[in-house]
Amino acid sequence: MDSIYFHREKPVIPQFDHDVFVNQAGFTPDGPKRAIIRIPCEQFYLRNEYNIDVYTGNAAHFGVDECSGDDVYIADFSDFHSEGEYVLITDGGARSIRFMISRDVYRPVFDALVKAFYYQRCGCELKKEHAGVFTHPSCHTETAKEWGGGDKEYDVTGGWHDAGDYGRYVTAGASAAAHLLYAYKLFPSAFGRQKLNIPECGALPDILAEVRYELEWLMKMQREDGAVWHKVTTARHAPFIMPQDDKEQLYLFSPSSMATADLAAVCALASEMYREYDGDFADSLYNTSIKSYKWLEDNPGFLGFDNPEGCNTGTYGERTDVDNRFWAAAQLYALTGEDKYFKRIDSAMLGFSMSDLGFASVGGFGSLALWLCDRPIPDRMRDRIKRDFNSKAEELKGLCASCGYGCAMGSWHYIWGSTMNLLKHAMIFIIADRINGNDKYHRFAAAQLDYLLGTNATGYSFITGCGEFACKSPHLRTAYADGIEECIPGFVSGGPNASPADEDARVLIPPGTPPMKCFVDDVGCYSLNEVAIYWNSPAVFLTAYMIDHTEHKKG
Ligand code: 9MR
Ligand code: ZN
Repeated sequence: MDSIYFHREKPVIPQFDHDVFVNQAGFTPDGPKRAIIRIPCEQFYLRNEYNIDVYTGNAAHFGVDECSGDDVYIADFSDFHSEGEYVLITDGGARSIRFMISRDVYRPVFDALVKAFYYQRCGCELKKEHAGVFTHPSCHTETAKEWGGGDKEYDVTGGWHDAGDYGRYVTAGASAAAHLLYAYKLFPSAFGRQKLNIPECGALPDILAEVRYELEWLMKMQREDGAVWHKVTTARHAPFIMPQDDKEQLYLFSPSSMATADLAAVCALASEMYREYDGDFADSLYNTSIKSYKWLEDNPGFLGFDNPEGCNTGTYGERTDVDNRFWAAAQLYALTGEDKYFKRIDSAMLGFSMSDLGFASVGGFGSLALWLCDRPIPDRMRDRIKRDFNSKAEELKGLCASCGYGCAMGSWHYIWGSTMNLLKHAMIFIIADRINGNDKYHRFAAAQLDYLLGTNATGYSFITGCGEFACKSPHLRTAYADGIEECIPGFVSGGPNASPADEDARVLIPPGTPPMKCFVDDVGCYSLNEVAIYWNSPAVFLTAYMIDHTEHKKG
């Protein structure tokens, strides 16, 4: 992944030309509503589609925001509830883009975010009737060989392409599937009416059909002895060609204990969730899970992963597997109630975050398994989970208060894939509320969606196809090589990165640029503008929550 693909003139990149930032999808009638203004403002107005001013508010001066460097003013109009289309205008005449207030504003965004997983499918043809213009023949259908191994051939077709590249990585896939499954578990009504127009439309809710596509592949990644191959990729990242044209040899890379534990965990979770629809599938998920778990018990040491010489695809290395093992044990305890899993949880519960929901740090998934199951859980364990989520939520609330844009990130969070930090933080607010049985953090969760959809110092909506000024040149091979002007919709960009790893970003971003502005909507900038399944999946969780909240709590 270097910039050899993009020996081009310096690209012309459109800049947001408004001084007022809003969530470009809009707001729900009863939800929080804020715009951020980067020029002096005392009063602001909302003008409706008939050119009538329907609301006047006073802006609050926030001051200089450290992450953006902007001197900002906050326009809060949460007490305005009328549905319609509006523009926010400041007393100095600056205008926002048009935005909606409506109960359904997040539905198209939510649908697009989930449909993006279908567009990432590997090993099947994307047909016109499902993919519209974004069709392609099936890809990566050849067998894989073991890297450094013999000539034995393995069928590991299927699953989702990880990101802008065509690799498929177990820990990344398992955590993306877990975000989606937990989103469904917590907010089933949001998914109930969802019609994604995917090939399996029918018996299963669409989300479960889509996740099943990944699970079928994940199960193929299990080795005969229960260990799980860390990834299947070509030796080097493909150039920017369509997936069906990527014909290089596929390799399976050595198993890791993280991949093995994550597979055991996600299969246990899925076994429970698919049982009511397909008992055989639930059984095979269960069998896969306990087989990997047995391998973990027989192999208690940490088995990490690093790329061998000659391979440059993603690494997804980790320094510990205690959280992965905890997640597996917790998920199997939730499923079976067996004592042996409980004992493991009990002895594992020390020294790692029990609220993180990332692709590497997965303790939060184990906490969710325990919190949501109806097995006996001792109070001290419940307290520990509650404490982890609450203290993290309070810390993040503090970050929101010190950011003019209301974002739960400090300067150090603007790294490769910063939108995942943002979205994981939104999940923590949501889960903390769930645990506490109240709505205290709702507005903070909502503010993270505002940031994602345009209330940030770049003005971009970081979801392709969603919003008037949305990213449209992500580092995504299919979107580039298909030759179609319009970008495939529903992909979350990695977002601003204050220490970019790619050459293009270094050239395009002037030194000293504040972290939140270290972003370019350019296909070459893989460390700022790539997409990834596990950046989409927490965004699905957040939008499912927002829809559920609107329907049930009048939010
Ligand atoms: O998302 C990953 C990011 O946190 C790391 O900093 C980066 C470098 O190791 O790798 C990212 O993951 C990439 C993966 O290695 C390969 N597929 C694309 C992923 C998104 O950029
Ligand atoms: Zn493929």
